Amino acid sequence: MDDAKKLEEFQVKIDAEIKIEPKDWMPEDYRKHLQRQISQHAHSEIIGMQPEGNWLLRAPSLRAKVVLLAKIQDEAGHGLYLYSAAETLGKSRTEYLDELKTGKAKYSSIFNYPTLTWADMGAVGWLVDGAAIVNQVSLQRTSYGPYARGMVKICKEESFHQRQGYEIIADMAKGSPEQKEMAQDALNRFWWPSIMMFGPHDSDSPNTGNAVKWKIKRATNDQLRQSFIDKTVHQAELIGLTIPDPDLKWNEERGSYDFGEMDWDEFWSVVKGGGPCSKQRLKHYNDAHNNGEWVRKAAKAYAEKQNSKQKVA
Ligand code: FAQ
Repeated sequence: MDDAKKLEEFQVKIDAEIKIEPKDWMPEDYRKHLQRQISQHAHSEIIGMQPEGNWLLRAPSLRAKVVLLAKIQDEAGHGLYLYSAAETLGKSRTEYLDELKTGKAKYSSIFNYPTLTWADMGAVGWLVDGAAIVNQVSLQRTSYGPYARGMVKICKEESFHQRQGYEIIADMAKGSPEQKEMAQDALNRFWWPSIMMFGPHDSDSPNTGNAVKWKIKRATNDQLRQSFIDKTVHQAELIGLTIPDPDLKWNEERGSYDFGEMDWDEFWSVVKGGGPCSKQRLKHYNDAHNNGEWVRKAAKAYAEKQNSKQKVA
């Protein structure tokens, strides 16, 4: 069958909502698109452990520490599912990780911001995981089978993460005036970076065209951002916090909130590695990887020893 015919059949499958599986024929651009998106998603989960890891030793109670630890471990698990899904596209985990280590690969802009107070643990769970869920729920219906199935389990865990964050921020918002102030300050600092997680406006998003045609994306960046904002404003009101956007206003006609413009210079600068913690995040990842060299060597030597024993027996 020639490629034009294969391409036609591929699009028929996509349009009929039939999942594409690793051994199926797929256009090279579809494969590359997924390698890029899934690996960036995996890197985000792995680098995303750092801002919260910063607070593990300073959690205000044993309960808070256990919950935060479980949440961070879940993020590591999400990274591993996603690397596995990305590997089914014919590129090894080592290759993907090399792209992360050298700074060639992107990961979500949000993880380049610092977490300065305990209230930030609330803001990250509530807003960052909340934004991640809105995106990932739609990705449960993405056209590539391994990615879609990975998303189902990830979404279940993310909703626990969102609730743990909301619990922290809600407790602080109803605490002492200083605690309420910390909660509001965390919201002020994390609001705009959280809504930037959805990426540039659709008109400035070069990847959206193919992503929608191939049903990799089931909703566009702007649609998902709007859905997140509509869900979150009420949650802020419930706990007496104010979204730091003077242009935020309910639009009766659209049945949605209107909101202000994001600072796109800041967004692109962070995406290109100029975020407040970009260098620190990459260095920390590389140091951890290098410090683990002896563990990998020992595990390999042990496996070789076991193999040679089995051969002798
Ligand atoms: N940050 O053409 P588009 C989480 C890049 S998971 C950095 O619109 P696309 C869980 C984009 O890659 C969070 N870069 O791109 C957690 C592209 O560059 P490229 C991660 C960004 O792919 C919580 C260029 O700009 N979630 O948080 C960003 O169609 C708490 C042009 O953009 C996912 O990855 C950004 N915000 O749409 C973990 C979900 N936005 O590659 C720990 C899956 C855009 O051409 C703690 N990914 N860029 O050089 C997606 O849905 C999409 O890839 C988007 C971007 C929506 C992120």
